[in-house]
Amino acid sequence: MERGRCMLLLMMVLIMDIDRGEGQLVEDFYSLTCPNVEALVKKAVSTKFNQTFTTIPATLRLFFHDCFVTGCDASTMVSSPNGDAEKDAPDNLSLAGDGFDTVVKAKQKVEGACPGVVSCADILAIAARDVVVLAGGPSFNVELGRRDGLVSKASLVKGNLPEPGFNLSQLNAMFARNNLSQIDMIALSGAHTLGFSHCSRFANRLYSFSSSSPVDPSLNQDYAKQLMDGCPRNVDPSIAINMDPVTPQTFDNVYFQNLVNGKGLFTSDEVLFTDPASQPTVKDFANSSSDFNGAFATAMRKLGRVRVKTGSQGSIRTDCTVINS
Ligand code: HEM
Ligand SMILES: *[C@@H]1O[C@H](CO)[C@@H](O)[C@H](O)[C@H]1NC(C)=O
Ligand SMILES: *[C@@H]1O[C@H](CO)[C@@H](O)[C@H](O)[C@H]1NC(C)=O
Ligand SMILES: *[C@@H]1O[C@H](CO)[C@@H](O)[C@H](O)[C@H]1NC(C)=O
Ligand SMILES: *[C@@H]1O[C@H](CO)[C@@H](O)[C@H](O)[C@H]1NC(C)=O
Ligand SMILES: CC(=O)N[C@H]1CO[C@H](CO)[C@@H](O)[C@@H]1O
Repeated sequence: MERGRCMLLLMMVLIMDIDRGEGQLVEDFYSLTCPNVEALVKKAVSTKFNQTFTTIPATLRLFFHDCFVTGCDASTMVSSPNGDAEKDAPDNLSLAGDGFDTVVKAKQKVEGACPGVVSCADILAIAARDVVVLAGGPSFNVELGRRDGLVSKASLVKGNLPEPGFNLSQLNAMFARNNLSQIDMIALSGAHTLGFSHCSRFANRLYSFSSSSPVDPSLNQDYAKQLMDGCPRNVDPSIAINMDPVTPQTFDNVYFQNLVNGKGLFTSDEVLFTDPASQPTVKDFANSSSDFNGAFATAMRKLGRVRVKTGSQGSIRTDCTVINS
């Protein structure tokens, strides 16, 4: 009996050890080394959110861009004095500074409690979940154990992020490269229930769609007018508008209802409804917030596994914006 229990214990330790090894993320990765990490990040995110709502969309998008370019390794956080880091790429799509600031602030708190232990990549993954919850979206457990990347180059961005003009097969191909299914892709696109887009990202749909029809005929005509009001021709390039015109500060399934109503801001949004291959999923998510929330949580966990560095790969950065030398 005692012997059996001892064996069982030994096996559990072995299994835990394998879990902590190369390649695998686990939810309790810091249970011994930094048990309060999630509470510390949550508090820092909440403090930052109380200062500005932009924290929410900025952090969520930062996580997505980080994972799609060289994996979820906080490479997007790095600053370069030469302006050639990942975040300097033209494709960086103007990541809002508040996302970077959220992770930097959370990292400072975490370093205070458990120095040199928790990666910036994990802090970003936790913060991305926390902002979804703060906006009213689903909660889910975050897998941990990522290490921070040693490379951040603007030249690695091109071709790895989706563009607003993409059609369904282009979207599916790019997400499939990151182990994400069409359903994952559609659910993650629901992040556009929050945040802003600069007018330049969709102005072609309002003013220069084709020679016969300057306005994209597939846009709901009232919505097109609303967009033209917010984004007049040749508007100041710093002007941005809400991507969800109905509930821009709530994480909900209204994004999908908008798509059904012809109110998809980008071609890449609209095509999810107009392409018969993805339309049933959009209708399902538009009808059922629990189906959307469940699919979003699943897809976020899968996004968080993309090309992660674990074990002895990469490093634990001290300052998220600087690669350890
Ligand atoms: C499916 C393909 C996608 C395309 C083509 C796309 C494209 C874009 C573009 C062009 C913008 C506007 C940026 C600007 O002008 O400032 C934007 C904003 C945003 N995207 Fe996406 N995106 C996609 C998927 C995602 C995913 C998977 C997420 C996260 C899970 C995401 C989260 C966001 C957020 C939160 C914003 C608002 C950012 C802010 O307000 O600061 N997007 N996206
Ligand atoms: C943020 O504001 C809310 C509402 O006022 C408050 O309950 C919460 O404690 C604040 N969070 C922090 C970390 O200060
Ligand atoms: C999507 O765009 C690509 C590249 O322009 C094109 O080759 C493909 O035929 C398009 N697919 C659909 C379904 O329109
Ligand atoms: C969504 O709900 C409407 C009305 O309840 C129903 O007619 C439609 O079939 C539903 N669509 C899906 C995809 O569940
Ligand atoms: C996709 O999943 C497979 C099998 O789990 C894994 O070997 C591969 O590294 C993953 N690819 C990415 C980009 O995460
Ligand atoms: C946040 C950030 O680094 N933005 C940059 C994105 O790329 C443009 C064009 O290369 C730069 O002007 C921005 O400063």
